Amino acid sequence: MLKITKAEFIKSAADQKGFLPSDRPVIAVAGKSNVGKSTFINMLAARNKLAKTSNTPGRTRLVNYFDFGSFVLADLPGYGFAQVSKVEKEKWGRVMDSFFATQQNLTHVLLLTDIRHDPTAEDREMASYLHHYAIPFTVLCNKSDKLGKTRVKPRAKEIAESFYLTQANVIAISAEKRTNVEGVLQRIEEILSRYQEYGVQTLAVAEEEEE
Ligand SMILES: Nc1nc2c(ncn2[C@@H]2O[C@H](COP(=O)(O)OP(=O)(O)O)[C@@H](O)[C@H]2O)c(=O)[nH]1
Ligand SMILES: [Mg+2]
Repeated sequence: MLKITKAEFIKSAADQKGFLPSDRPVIAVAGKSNVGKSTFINMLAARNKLAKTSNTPGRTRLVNYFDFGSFVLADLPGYGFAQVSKVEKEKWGRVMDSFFATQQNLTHVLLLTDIRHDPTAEDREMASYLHHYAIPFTVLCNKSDKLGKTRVKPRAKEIAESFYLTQANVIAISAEKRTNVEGVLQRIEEILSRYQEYGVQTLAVAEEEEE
């Protein structure tokens, strides 16, 4: 199984000018604010303080890049917190559009959701960005520790159905309790070996940014 031997912060980017040129595959982590993206990154890295976690939904709209050795991980700005203005939301949309259209070697997105809840409107919006830009993705249903053991599988199945995905593309985890790290590592290994074989397969055409 894939072993993570390195995990270091590289840089943050506020917009397209800061996106990282990468000759390695880039795997992005997306999801609503507070779903556990930072906790998940720390779980993968087996380090507690690589990515900042918080109890209060974050307000950062930065893409944070981490060097994981065989791949680069991009932590995307969270979405879905209530106090955000229309202007800020539009800005977020532009950053996402330019990221998905222009990020070099973007290979896969890990979309985190909360296993207790059905996908939100914004989770669906994120899934449609990914469809639009033809970027393959896997849904990681986080916080499985909040459910009784027998509820985890059926919930993952329901979430798969609501994203029109097969169950192989939906993985239940608990980032906090480190449950099913193996499942995620196995998935990343598949993503990396497909990249080795075929490179990035994208049908999307980059759109001009107007600024
Ligand atoms: N119970 C539980 N709490 C979690 C899990 N993952 C994250 N959290 C908590 O959810 C909150 C937000 O986590 P964070 O990683 O900062 O979310 P982010 O905004 O998506 O980066 C923190 O209080 C975490 O401790 C999990 O798997 N189980
Ligand atoms: Mg975070």
